[in-house]
Amino acid sequence: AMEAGLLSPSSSQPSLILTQDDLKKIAAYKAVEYVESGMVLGLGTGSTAKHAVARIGELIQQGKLKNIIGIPTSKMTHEQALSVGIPLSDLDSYPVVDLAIDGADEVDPYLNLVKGRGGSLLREKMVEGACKKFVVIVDESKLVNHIGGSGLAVPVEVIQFCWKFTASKLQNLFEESGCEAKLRTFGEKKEPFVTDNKNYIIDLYFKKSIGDLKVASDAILNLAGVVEHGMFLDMATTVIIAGELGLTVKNK
Ligand code: ABF
Repeated sequence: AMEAGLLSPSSSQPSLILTQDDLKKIAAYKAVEYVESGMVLGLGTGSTAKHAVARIGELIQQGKLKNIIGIPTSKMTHEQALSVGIPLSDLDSYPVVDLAIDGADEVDPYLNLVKGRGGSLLREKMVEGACKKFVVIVDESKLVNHIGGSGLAVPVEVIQFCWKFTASKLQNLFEESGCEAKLRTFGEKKEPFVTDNKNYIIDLYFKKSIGDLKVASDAILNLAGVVEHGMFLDMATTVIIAGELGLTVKNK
C-alpha cells in the first residue's frame, strides 16, 4: 500500500530534495516502528541498516524502548550497536528472534533478495532465518525484476581452502547462464576480502537468467567448499521501499 505524504514533513518545503541516504533513513525509521519493548531483534548490516540500529539505540536511550536484546549480523554492527547502547546477545542464548531489520542489494517482485555485497551474508542468513518477522529496508534503486539479472553479483561465501577449485565448480554449474565466478578482493593490492567468519567471497556474475532460483540455491549449497550464498529466497516477510514519491510497504 502506498502511504502518501510521508516524505513531505512540511508542505512549506516543496523543493525538498532527498538524497539516497535520506531514503535509506526514511525506510529504516519506518521499520523501527515495528519494534516493541521486550523484543529480541536481529540487527542488520550496511548503510541502510545502520540507520535502524542508530534509531533503536536512540529510542532505548530515551526510555521509549525497554528490555531489547539485539542480535548483530556482523562484527561491524556489533560495534555500532554497543556504541549506541543496545544490549547484545546471540542465537545460542536466543534461538528465536522476534524481528530482524536489514538492507538488501536486490529485491524481486516475490520479495526474494540478494544480499551479501557488503560481505555479511552468512550471519545475516542465520539470524534472519531464525526470525518470526524479517523486515527489509531499501531505497527504490534495489528493486529488480530478476535476481542476479541486473549485471551485479550474487555472492557466495566459500572456505579459503582451494577456493579456485570451488570457483570453477560454481562457474560450471551455471555455464548455460553465462556465469563468471570472481574472487572478491579489496584495496590496490587486490587482496582477498575475508569475511567475519574468515572465509572468502566468490561473486557470481550472470549474462543470462539464473533460471529457477530454488534449483540454483540447492545446487550451490550442494558444493562441498560452499558455506552459504546471498540469495535469500522466501525469507522476507515485509519489504519497505523508500522512493522519491513516498514509502511503499509490501507484505508477504
Ligand atoms: C547487508 O548490507 C548486505 O546483505 C547487503 O549486501 C547490504 C546492503 O547494504 P546497503 O544498505 O549499504 O546497500 O545487509
